[in-house]
Amino acid sequence: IGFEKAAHPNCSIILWDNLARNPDKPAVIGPAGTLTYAEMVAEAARWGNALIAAGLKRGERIPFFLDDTPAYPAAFFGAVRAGFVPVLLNIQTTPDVLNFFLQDTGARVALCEASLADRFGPETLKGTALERVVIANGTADGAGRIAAADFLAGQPQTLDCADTGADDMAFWMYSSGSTGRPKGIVHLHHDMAYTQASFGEHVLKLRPDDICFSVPKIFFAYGFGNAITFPFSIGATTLLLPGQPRPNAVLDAIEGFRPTVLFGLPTLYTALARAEGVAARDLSCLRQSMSAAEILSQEIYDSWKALTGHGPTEGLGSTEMLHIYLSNSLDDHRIGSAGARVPGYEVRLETPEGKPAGPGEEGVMFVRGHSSAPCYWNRPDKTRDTMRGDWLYTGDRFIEKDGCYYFQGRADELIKVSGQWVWPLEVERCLNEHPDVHECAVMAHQMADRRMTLRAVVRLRDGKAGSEEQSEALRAYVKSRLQPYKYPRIVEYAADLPKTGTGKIDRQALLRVKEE
Ligand code: 3SK
Repeated sequence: IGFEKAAHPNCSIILWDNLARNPDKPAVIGPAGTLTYAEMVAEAARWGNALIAAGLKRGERIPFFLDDTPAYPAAFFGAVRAGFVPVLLNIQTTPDVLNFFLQDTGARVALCEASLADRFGPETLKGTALERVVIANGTADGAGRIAAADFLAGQPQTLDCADTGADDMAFWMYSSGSTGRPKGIVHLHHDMAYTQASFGEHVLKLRPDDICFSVPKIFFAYGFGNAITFPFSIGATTLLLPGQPRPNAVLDAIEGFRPTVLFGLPTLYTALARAEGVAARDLSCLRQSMSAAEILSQEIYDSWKALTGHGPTEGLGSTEMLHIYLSNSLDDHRIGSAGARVPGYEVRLETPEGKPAGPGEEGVMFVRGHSSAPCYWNRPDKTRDTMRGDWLYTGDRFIEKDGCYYFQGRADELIKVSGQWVWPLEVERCLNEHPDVHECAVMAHQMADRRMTLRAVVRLRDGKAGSEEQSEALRAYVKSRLQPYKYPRIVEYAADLPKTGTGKIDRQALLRVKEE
C-alpha cells in the first residue's frame, strides 16, 4: 500500500498538537460559537475530566447524540484522551433504534443535544444501563439528566492522555443498513491520522488558512473527516452549523462565515443550485468543493461550476474505511466515475466466480488500508462476511477503466439515498403496516440526474384506487415511523403485483415494467 499505520497512540493528539502550533487560531466558528485551539483543548480537557469524575472505566462507550456545535469536538477529544469510546449517533434516530444503540453499547452515560432531549424518553431508556444523560447546549430537567455546564463545572483544563495504543478501540459509528439491527463499526486510535495521511494529504490538500464547511454532519463518517479530522490535523478552521441544513441556511452560512472548502453530497449541490435567488448570493469565498456518497452527474457538476467557478470533486468511501478511498482529483475529474484509488488504499474487483475482474469487466470491490475497521461490535457473523483478512468486502459493483472506477450498483439490495443506506425491505414492512395497504414492493429508482431514490408500487386494500393525496399520506406515514430519508419519493399503484412461481413479489417484473 506504501503507507504505514500512523503511530498515534491516542487520536486526541490531532487536537492537542495545535496547542503549541496555533493556540490563538479559531478551531471552530459558527452560529453556536467560536473556540480557539487553546480554548478547544481546555474544553476537551474539562470533558475528559468530568467523564472520569463520573466514574466511567477505560473503554466504556459514550453515545453522542449531538448536533454540530463546538461541544462535539470538545467532548469527542476529551473522551478519547481519557480512554473512553465515543459512539457517534445519527441524530435522526428514532427512539426504538436509539434504545437498541443504548443496549448494544452498554452505555451508562450518554451526551444529548438539548433540542433533542425528548428522544431520551422511557421508550428509549427501557432495559438499558443508562444512568445519566448530559445535556449539551441547554438546560436539563428530569431525573438522571445534567446540563453540560454543571457537568463540566470546576473541572481542570488540562488532561493527561490515557495509556492507549494505536491499535486500541477509539470510537464507533453505526452502519445505517437496516435489517433491524445496525452494526457498531469499531475504529481504532490510528484510523483518523491514516485518513489524513491518505485522502487528506493526497486529494484534499487543505491549507492552514482554510475554513472547512461540511454540510453532512459530524456523526456521518464523511462529515467527521471533513469537519474534524482534516481541519484539526493541519490547524485549519471548521465551520459548524447546527440544525437542518436547508439550502438557505447553508447559503447564509457561506455568506456569513466565508468558508473556503465546502463538503456536500450531490443532493445538496442540486438543492443549492436550484435555491431561489442563489445567483445573487456571494459564494466567492469557496475555492474548492467536495462531494461523496452518491454519483455526481454532469448536470450537477456544471451547475455548481457555473455558480462558483469549480465543480465538486467526487469521491467514494465508507464508514468501515472511515473516509474516502476512491476519488477524482482536483485537476482531473472523470464525471460519472468515483475516481481512482486514493494513495494509501488498495482496491481489487472480483467476479461472482471469485476471479479478478479483467479490464472493463464488472466485479465487486474489495478495499484495504490501515483505516479499516477491524470488526463490527459483537457481530462475529457480519464481521466474517465483511472483514476478510485485511481486505474489506464493500458490496459495491464497479467497472474499472483507465484506473478510474465506475459504480454499477450494489451486490445486495441496499440503496443509497441522500448518502445513507436504505434497506428497501424495511420500507416495505413499514408501508405494509398502513391500514390502506394490501401489499407493496419498494425498489431503487435512478432519477434523471443519476441520484437514487425509492419507488414504491402499492396495491391498496379493497380495490381502492390511488391518488396524490393517498401517496402523500403514505409518504408521511413512512416519515413518521422511519428515518425521514427512507420515504418513497415515487409512489405508484397497481391493481395486483406480479408474483414469482414461489408466490413472492416479482421485483424483476416490476423493474421491467418501469423500463418499458
Ligand atoms: O458514502 C461515502 O462515500 C462515504 C465517504 C466518506 C466517508 C464515509 C462514507 C460513507
